Amino acid sequence: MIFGKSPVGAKRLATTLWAALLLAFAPQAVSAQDAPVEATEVAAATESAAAPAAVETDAATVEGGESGYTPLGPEDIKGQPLPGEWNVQPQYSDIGEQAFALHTGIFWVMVVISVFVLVLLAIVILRFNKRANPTPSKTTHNTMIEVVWTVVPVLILVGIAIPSISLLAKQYESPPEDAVTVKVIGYQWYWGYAYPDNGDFEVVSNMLSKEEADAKGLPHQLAVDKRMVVPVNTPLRIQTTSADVIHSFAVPGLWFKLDAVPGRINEKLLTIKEPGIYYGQCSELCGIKHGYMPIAVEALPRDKWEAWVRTQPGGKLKGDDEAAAAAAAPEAAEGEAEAAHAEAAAE
Ligand SMILES: [Cu+2]
Repeated sequence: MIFGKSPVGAKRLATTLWAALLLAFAPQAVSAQDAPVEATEVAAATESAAAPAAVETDAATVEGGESGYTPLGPEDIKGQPLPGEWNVQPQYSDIGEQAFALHTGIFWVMVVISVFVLVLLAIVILRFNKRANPTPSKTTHNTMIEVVWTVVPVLILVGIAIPSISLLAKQYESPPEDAVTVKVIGYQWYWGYAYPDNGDFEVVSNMLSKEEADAKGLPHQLAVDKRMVVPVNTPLRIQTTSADVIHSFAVPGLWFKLDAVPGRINEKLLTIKEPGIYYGQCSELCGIKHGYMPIAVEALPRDKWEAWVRTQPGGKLKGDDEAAAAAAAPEAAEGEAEAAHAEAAAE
Protein backbone atom coordinates (compact mmCIF):
# COMPACT_ATOMS: atom_id res chain seq x y z
CA MET A 1 0.00 0.00 0.00
CA ILE A 2 1.68 3.22 -1.11
CA PHE A 3 -0.09 5.86 0.94
CA GLY A 4 1.31 8.84 -0.96
CA LYS A 5 0.36 7.59 -4.40
CA SER A 6 -2.98 5.98 -3.80
CA PRO A 7 -5.95 7.89 -2.35
CA VAL A 8 -7.99 4.74 -3.11
CA GLY A 9 -5.80 2.83 -0.67
CA ALA A 10 -6.40 5.45 2.01
CA LYS A 11 -10.15 5.28 1.46
CA ARG A 12 -10.10 1.51 1.68
CA LEU A 13 -8.10 1.83 4.90
CA ALA A 14 -10.73 4.15 6.38
CA THR A 15 -13.53 1.77 5.36
CA THR A 16 -11.74 -1.16 6.98
CA LEU A 17 -11.33 0.81 10.20
CA TRP A 18 -15.03 1.67 10.29
CA ALA A 19 -15.96 -1.95 9.66
CA ALA A 20 -13.63 -2.92 12.49
CA LEU A 21 -15.30 -0.43 14.85
CA LEU A 22 -18.77 -1.69 13.97
CA LEU A 23 -17.69 -5.27 14.56
CA ALA A 24 -16.12 -4.37 17.87
CA PHE A 25 -19.35 -3.11 19.34
CA ALA A 26 -21.52 -5.92 18.00
CA PRO A 27 -23.37 -7.05 21.16
CA GLN A 28 -24.04 -10.65 20.12
CA ALA A 29 -20.53 -11.61 21.22
CA VAL A 30 -21.59 -11.40 24.87
CA SER A 31 -24.77 -13.45 24.70
CA ALA A 32 -23.17 -16.02 22.45
CA GLN A 33 -20.64 -16.78 25.19
CA ASP A 34 -23.13 -16.97 27.99
CA ALA A 35 -25.24 -19.83 26.72
CA PRO A 36 -22.72 -22.72 26.56
CA VAL A 37 -21.14 -21.70 29.87
CA GLU A 38 -24.48 -21.82 31.64
CA ALA A 39 -25.34 -25.17 30.14
CA THR A 40 -22.10 -26.74 31.35
CA GLU A 41 -22.48 -25.11 34.71
CA VAL A 42 -25.96 -26.50 35.25
CA ALA A 43 -24.81 -29.94 34.14
CA ALA A 44 -21.83 -29.88 36.48
CA ALA A 45 -23.87 -28.58 39.39
CA THR A 46 -26.62 -31.14 38.90
CA GLU A 47 -24.09 -33.97 38.76
CA SER A 48 -22.44 -33.01 42.00
CA ALA A 49 -25.78 -32.27 43.61
CA ALA A 50 -27.52 -35.56 42.87
CA ALA A 51 -26.34 -37.49 45.92
CA PRO A 52 -26.16 -34.93 48.71
CA ALA A 53 -29.50 -33.25 47.99
CA ALA A 54 -31.13 -35.43 50.62
CA VAL A 55 -28.65 -34.29 53.25
CA GLU A 56 -29.33 -30.66 52.38
CA THR A 57 -33.09 -31.18 52.74
CA ASP A 58 -32.58 -32.73 56.18
CA ALA A 59 -30.54 -29.75 57.25
CA ALA A 60 -33.28 -27.51 55.89
CA THR A 61 -35.97 -29.19 57.90
CA VAL A 62 -33.90 -28.81 61.04
CA GLU A 63 -33.01 -25.19 60.44
CA GLY A 64 -36.14 -23.87 58.80
CA GLY A 65 -38.84 -25.98 60.37
CA GLU A 66 -42.30 -24.96 59.22
CA SER A 67 -41.29 -21.33 58.79
CA GLY A 68 -41.09 -21.54 54.98
CA TYR A 69 -37.35 -21.00 54.77
CA THR A 70 -35.36 -23.73 53.07
CA PRO A 71 -31.65 -23.15 52.45
CA LEU A 72 -30.68 -23.54 48.80
CA GLY A 73 -28.65 -26.61 47.87
CA PRO A 74 -25.59 -27.18 45.67
CA GLU A 75 -27.73 -27.17 42.50
CA ASP A 76 -28.32 -23.45 43.06
CA ILE A 77 -24.65 -22.40 43.09
CA LYS A 78 -24.23 -19.71 40.44
CA GLY A 79 -21.52 -17.51 38.96
CA GLN A 80 -18.69 -19.92 39.77
CA PRO A 81 -15.59 -20.35 37.61
CA LEU A 82 -15.42 -23.81 36.03
CA PRO A 83 -12.48 -25.85 34.72
CA GLY A 84 -11.58 -25.13 31.10
CA GLU A 85 -13.23 -21.71 30.97
CA TRP A 86 -11.33 -18.83 29.43
CA ASN A 87 -13.64 -15.92 30.13
CA VAL A 88 -15.13 -14.11 33.11
CA GLN A 89 -17.80 -16.23 34.84
CA PRO A 90 -21.47 -15.42 34.06
CA GLN A 91 -22.71 -12.34 35.90
CA TYR A 92 -25.84 -12.10 38.05
CA SER A 93 -26.11 -8.38 38.84
CA ASP A 94 -26.96 -5.34 36.69
CA ILE A 95 -23.51 -3.84 37.09
CA GLY A 96 -21.93 -7.24 36.48
CA GLU A 97 -23.74 -7.65 33.18
CA GLN A 98 -22.85 -4.12 32.07
CA ALA A 99 -19.21 -4.54 33.09
CA PHE A 100 -18.96 -7.93 31.39
CA ALA A 101 -20.37 -6.44 28.17
CA LEU A 102 -17.88 -3.57 28.32
CA HIS A 103 -15.06 -6.01 29.02
CA THR A 104 -16.06 -8.09 25.98
CA GLY A 105 -16.49 -4.98 23.79
CA ILE A 106 -13.01 -3.66 24.64
CA PHE A 107 -11.58 -7.13 24.13
CA TRP A 108 -12.92 -7.17 20.56
CA VAL A 109 -11.64 -3.61 19.91
CA MET A 110 -8.19 -4.86 20.93
CA VAL A 111 -8.48 -7.97 18.76
CA VAL A 112 -9.49 -5.93 15.70
CA ILE A 113 -6.72 -3.35 16.20
CA SER A 114 -4.10 -6.06 16.75
CA VAL A 115 -5.16 -8.00 13.64
CA PHE A 116 -5.28 -4.79 11.60
CA VAL A 117 -1.73 -3.79 12.62
CA LEU A 118 -0.50 -7.33 11.98
CA VAL A 119 -1.97 -7.28 8.46
CA LEU A 120 -0.36 -3.87 7.75
CA LEU A 121 2.99 -5.20 8.95
CA ALA A 122 2.64 -8.28 6.78
CA ILE A 123 1.85 -6.12 3.73
CA VAL A 124 4.87 -3.92 4.39
CA ILE A 125 7.16 -6.92 4.85
CA LEU A 126 5.94 -8.71 1.73
CA ARG A 127 5.33 -5.90 -0.75
CA PHE A 128 7.91 -3.30 0.18
CA ASN A 129 11.05 -5.28 0.83
CA LYS A 130 14.17 -4.62 -1.22
CA ARG A 131 13.52 -7.49 -3.63
CA ALA A 132 9.85 -6.82 -4.37
CA ASN A 133 10.19 -3.03 -4.46
CA PRO A 134 13.73 -2.06 -5.54
CA THR A 135 12.95 1.67 -6.10
CA PRO A 136 11.00 2.96 -3.08
CA SER A 137 8.60 5.92 -3.22
CA LYS A 138 9.95 9.20 -1.81
CA THR A 139 6.54 10.29 -0.48
CA THR A 140 6.64 12.13 2.87
CA HIS A 141 3.09 13.44 3.45
CA ASN A 142 -0.50 12.53 2.74
CA THR A 143 -3.06 14.78 4.39
CA MET A 144 -5.98 12.38 4.03
CA ILE A 145 -4.29 9.41 5.69
CA GLU A 146 -2.81 11.59 8.45
CA VAL A 147 -6.27 12.93 9.32
CA VAL A 148 -7.68 9.39 9.30
CA TRP A 149 -5.04 7.91 11.59
CA THR A 150 -5.51 10.76 14.06
CA VAL A 151 -9.29 10.94 14.03
CA VAL A 152 -10.06 7.22 14.07
CA PRO A 153 -8.09 6.44 17.29
CA VAL A 154 -9.74 9.47 18.92
CA LEU A 155 -13.15 8.10 17.94
CA ILE A 156 -12.22 4.67 19.30
CA LEU A 157 -11.18 6.21 22.63
CA VAL A 158 -14.36 8.29 22.86
CA GLY A 159 -16.36 5.16 22.01
CA ILE A 160 -14.70 3.36 24.93
CA ALA A 161 -14.91 6.32 27.33
CA ILE A 162 -18.70 6.78 27.10
CA PRO A 163 -19.76 3.30 28.32
CA SER A 164 -16.78 3.19 30.67
CA ILE A 165 -17.64 6.43 32.49
CA SER A 166 -21.34 5.52 32.63
CA LEU A 167 -20.40 2.19 34.26
CA LEU A 168 -18.15 3.97 36.74
CA ALA A 169 -20.93 6.45 37.61
CA LYS A 170 -23.42 3.60 38.05
CA GLN A 171 -21.13 1.96 40.60
CA TYR A 172 -21.27 5.11 42.73
CA GLU A 173 -25.07 5.33 42.67
CA SER A 174 -26.62 5.59 46.12
CA PRO A 175 -29.08 2.86 47.07
CA PRO A 176 -32.75 3.95 47.05
CA GLU A 177 -34.47 4.62 50.38
CA ASP A 178 -36.35 1.31 50.43
CA ALA A 179 -33.19 -0.75 49.86
CA VAL A 180 -32.52 -3.64 52.23
CA THR A 181 -29.47 -2.87 54.37
CA VAL A 182 -26.89 -5.52 55.17
CA LYS A 183 -23.93 -4.51 57.29
CA VAL A 184 -21.02 -6.79 56.46
CA ILE A 185 -18.45 -6.95 59.26
CA GLY A 186 -15.04 -8.51 58.72
CA TYR A 187 -13.44 -10.33 61.65
CA GLN A 188 -10.17 -12.23 61.90
CA TRP A 189 -11.18 -14.68 60.35
CA TYR A 190 -14.86 -14.90 59.56
CA TRP A 191 -17.71 -12.65 58.43
CA GLY A 192 -20.65 -11.20 60.31
CA TYR A 193 -23.82 -10.03 58.54
CA ALA A 194 -26.02 -7.60 60.48
CA TYR A 195 -29.49 -6.50 59.36
CA PRO A 196 -30.02 -3.10 61.04
CA ASP A 197 -33.42 -2.53 59.37
CA ASN A 198 -34.71 -5.95 60.37
CA GLY A 199 -34.22 -6.07 64.12
CA ASP A 200 -30.42 -5.66 63.98
CA PHE A 201 -29.65 -9.35 64.43
CA GLU A 202 -26.21 -10.51 63.29
CA VAL A 203 -25.45 -13.74 61.48
CA VAL A 204 -21.95 -15.07 62.15
CA SER A 205 -20.62 -17.00 59.19
CA ASN A 206 -17.81 -19.54 59.57
CA MET A 207 -16.23 -21.82 57.01
CA LEU A 208 -17.33 -25.46 57.07
CA SER A 209 -14.70 -28.17 57.55
CA LYS A 210 -13.98 -30.45 54.60
CA GLU A 211 -16.10 -33.26 56.11
CA GLU A 212 -19.08 -30.96 56.75
CA ALA A 213 -18.91 -29.44 53.26
CA ASP A 214 -18.56 -32.83 51.57
CA ALA A 215 -21.54 -34.16 53.53
CA LYS A 216 -23.68 -31.35 52.12
CA GLY A 217 -22.20 -31.62 48.62
CA LEU A 218 -20.93 -28.04 48.86
CA PRO A 219 -17.48 -26.84 47.77
CA HIS A 220 -14.96 -26.94 50.60
CA GLN A 221 -13.30 -23.58 51.44
CA LEU A 222 -16.35 -21.76 50.05
CA ALA A 223 -19.19 -23.38 51.99
CA VAL A 224 -20.12 -21.75 55.30
CA ASP A 225 -22.39 -22.66 58.21
CA LYS A 226 -24.56 -19.52 57.88
CA ARG A 227 -24.96 -17.56 54.68
CA MET A 228 -25.70 -13.92 54.05
CA VAL A 229 -29.35 -14.28 53.00
CA VAL A 230 -30.80 -11.48 50.87
CA PRO A 231 -33.85 -10.90 48.67
CA VAL A 232 -33.46 -11.18 44.90
CA ASN A 233 -34.31 -8.34 42.47
CA THR A 234 -34.26 -5.90 45.39
CA PRO A 235 -31.75 -3.09 45.78
CA LEU A 236 -29.37 -4.01 48.60
CA ARG A 237 -27.46 -1.42 50.58
CA ILE A 238 -24.27 -3.32 51.36
CA GLN A 239 -22.24 -1.58 54.04
CA THR A 240 -18.85 -2.97 54.93
CA THR A 241 -16.76 -2.40 58.02
CA SER A 242 -14.30 -4.37 60.12
CA ALA A 243 -13.73 -5.19 63.76
CA ASP A 244 -9.96 -5.60 63.50
CA VAL A 245 -7.91 -5.25 60.30
CA ILE A 246 -8.78 -4.42 56.69
CA HIS A 247 -10.72 -7.18 54.92
CA SER A 248 -12.38 -7.02 51.52
CA PHE A 249 -15.85 -8.34 50.71
CA ALA A 250 -15.68 -9.71 47.17
CA VAL A 251 -18.12 -11.85 45.18
CA PRO A 252 -16.93 -12.28 41.56
CA GLY A 253 -20.23 -13.67 40.21
CA LEU A 254 -21.93 -10.42 41.27
CA TRP A 255 -19.07 -8.13 40.18
CA PHE A 256 -18.90 -6.87 43.75
CA LYS A 257 -15.85 -5.91 45.79
CA LEU A 258 -15.72 -3.47 48.67
CA ASP A 259 -13.05 -3.03 51.35
CA ALA A 260 -14.05 -3.58 54.97
CA VAL A 261 -12.06 -1.01 56.94
CA PRO A 262 -12.06 -0.75 60.76
CA GLY A 263 -13.74 2.43 62.03
CA ARG A 264 -15.28 3.21 58.69
CA ILE A 265 -18.41 2.32 56.71
CA ASN A 266 -18.18 1.74 52.98
CA GLU A 267 -21.41 1.48 51.05
CA LYS A 268 -22.35 0.14 47.66
CA LEU A 269 -25.56 -0.76 45.88
CA LEU A 270 -26.10 -4.35 44.78
CA THR A 271 -29.07 -5.90 42.99
CA ILE A 272 -28.96 -9.66 42.43
CA LYS A 273 -30.96 -10.84 39.43
CA GLU A 274 -31.50 -14.54 40.14
CA PRO A 275 -32.03 -16.66 43.25
CA GLY A 276 -28.95 -18.74 44.02
CA ILE A 277 -25.81 -19.16 46.06
CA TYR A 278 -22.93 -16.87 45.14
CA TYR A 279 -19.51 -17.53 46.59
CA GLY A 280 -16.67 -15.12 47.22
CA GLN A 281 -13.60 -14.74 49.38
CA CYS A 282 -11.93 -12.12 51.51
CA SER A 283 -9.76 -10.21 49.06
CA GLU A 284 -7.44 -8.25 51.33
CA LEU A 285 -4.56 -10.04 53.06
CA CYS A 286 -5.77 -9.97 56.65
CA GLY A 287 -3.69 -12.47 58.54
CA ILE A 288 -2.87 -16.13 58.86
CA LYS A 289 -6.39 -17.43 58.10
CA HIS A 290 -7.16 -14.91 55.33
CA GLY A 291 -7.77 -17.81 52.94
CA TYR A 292 -10.33 -19.40 55.28
CA MET A 293 -13.02 -16.75 55.53
CA PRO A 294 -15.17 -17.43 52.48
CA ILE A 295 -18.30 -15.46 51.62
CA ALA A 296 -21.59 -17.18 50.75
CA VAL A 297 -24.46 -14.99 49.59
CA GLU A 298 -27.84 -16.68 49.30
CA ALA A 299 -30.36 -14.75 47.20
CA LEU A 300 -33.99 -15.81 47.68
CA PRO A 301 -37.36 -14.62 46.37
CA ARG A 302 -38.71 -11.86 48.61
CA ASP A 303 -41.26 -14.00 50.49
CA LYS A 304 -38.69 -16.70 51.25
CA TRP A 305 -36.22 -14.07 52.45
CA GLU A 306 -38.91 -12.62 54.72
CA ALA A 307 -39.54 -16.10 56.10
CA TRP A 308 -35.80 -16.39 56.79
CA VAL A 309 -35.76 -13.04 58.60
CA ARG A 310 -38.52 -14.31 60.91
CA THR A 311 -36.41 -17.38 61.81
CA GLN A 312 -33.67 -15.08 63.14
CA PRO A 313 -33.55 -13.96 66.79
CA GLY A 314 -35.33 -10.57 66.93
CA GLY A 315 -35.80 -10.65 63.17
CA LYS A 316 -38.62 -8.41 61.96
CA LEU A 317 -39.75 -6.78 58.73
CA LYS A 318 -40.29 -3.14 57.94
CA GLY A 319 -44.10 -3.17 58.27
CA ASP A 320 -44.08 -5.12 61.56
CA ASP A 321 -43.83 -2.16 63.97
CA GLU A 322 -46.55 -0.22 62.11
CA ALA A 323 -48.78 -3.31 62.08
CA ALA A 324 -48.31 -3.76 65.83
CA ALA A 325 -48.99 -0.05 66.39
CA ALA A 326 -52.10 -0.23 64.22
CA ALA A 327 -53.34 -3.25 66.18
CA ALA A 328 -52.82 -1.32 69.42
CA ALA A 329 -54.21 1.95 68.02
CA PRO A 330 -57.98 1.24 68.15
CA GLU A 331 -57.70 0.35 71.86
CA ALA A 332 -55.74 3.52 72.52
CA ALA A 333 -58.27 5.58 70.58
CA GLU A 334 -61.11 3.98 72.55
CA GLY A 335 -59.33 4.75 75.82
CA GLU A 336 -58.91 8.39 74.79
CA ALA A 337 -62.55 8.64 73.85
CA GLU A 338 -63.60 7.23 77.23
CA ALA A 339 -61.39 9.73 79.02
CA ALA A 340 -62.90 12.54 77.00
CA HIS A 341 -66.41 11.34 77.92
CA ALA A 342 -65.50 11.16 81.59
CA GLU A 343 -64.11 14.69 81.42
CA ALA A 344 -67.25 15.96 79.73
CA ALA A 345 -69.41 14.25 82.37
CA ALA A 346 -67.40 15.78 85.19
CA GLU A 347 -67.99 19.27 83.83
CU1 LIG B 1 -10.05 -11.00 55.66
